[in-house]
Amino acid sequence: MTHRLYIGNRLYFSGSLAAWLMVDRFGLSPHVATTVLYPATEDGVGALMTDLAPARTLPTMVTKDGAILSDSMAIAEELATRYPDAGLWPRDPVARGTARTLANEMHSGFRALRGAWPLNLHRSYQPVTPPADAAAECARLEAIWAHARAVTGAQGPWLCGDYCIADAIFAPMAVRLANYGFDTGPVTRAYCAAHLADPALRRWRAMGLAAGKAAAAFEHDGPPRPWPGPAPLPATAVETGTPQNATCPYSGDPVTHLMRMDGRTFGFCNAFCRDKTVADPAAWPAFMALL
Ligand SMILES: N[C@@H](CCC(=O)N[C@@H](CS)C(=O)NCC(=O)O)C(=O)O
Repeated sequence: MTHRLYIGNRLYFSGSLAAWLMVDRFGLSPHVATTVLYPATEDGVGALMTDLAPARTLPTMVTKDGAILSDSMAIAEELATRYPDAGLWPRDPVARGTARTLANEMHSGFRALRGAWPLNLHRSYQPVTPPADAAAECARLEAIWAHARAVTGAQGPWLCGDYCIADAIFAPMAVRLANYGFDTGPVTRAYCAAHLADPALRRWRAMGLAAGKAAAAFEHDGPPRPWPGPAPLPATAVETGTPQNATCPYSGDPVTHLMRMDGRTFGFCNAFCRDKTVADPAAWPAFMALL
């Protein structure tokens, strides 16, 4: 028996991205099944969640014992308590306290930025000047990210040392800054780039693209620009060919759907797993092991 995480359209739902990273990024996927709901707008979520009262918002996790957690930080804390060895919070007390305060500030704030710059994992836009209140929040983000690095001595890409809940909850914000071309300083730019290059976030994006549910209601009006994250290895879905693997790299089931890459044909056991791999082959370790 597993917990069940309800998420929205992966291309647009920021809290769902954060909650899923709290699972996948810490190796907890075997404990959590995922259900994707596709409301026409963010306000249309409740009608699809009649069994998940009272909040009926995304993300929601129903634990295997039946508790309904309708808040991303509640999901984070419950996972951290249930899986203490997964490293969701840092072990070092200064890093942990700093990560907690940053994660909670993100969770309870940054309303102007959320409103001005909706998350989009489908495409990115030509640089946009944020409204004054959102610009002040961008400055605040840069300040608290720099503070976290200074007090924890973080040297790598993440805010408090190893990737932790604070990074997962800031991932949507890092994507937003990249989406709308916000002109950050070099440290912030590197942090946003680390999120875009992170294989877990790339898997999320690849699944969002593969689901084929891009929706005008969620898109911004501005002129697009190329995706600012790493370019995927070129691959295409094909109808015919002789795959070099007999079983799907994800399920181990017989191959039914094909893709071409590097002059070679690979097989998968369903269209979605083929298409998520076509979208970004290098994000999937089980596929890359076939190479
Ligand atoms: N406290 C929640 C808020 C979640 C939330 O507002 N989710 C939005 C989608 S991103 C939603 O479900 N909106 C529909 C509604 O509020 O009815 C969290 O951050 O986890």
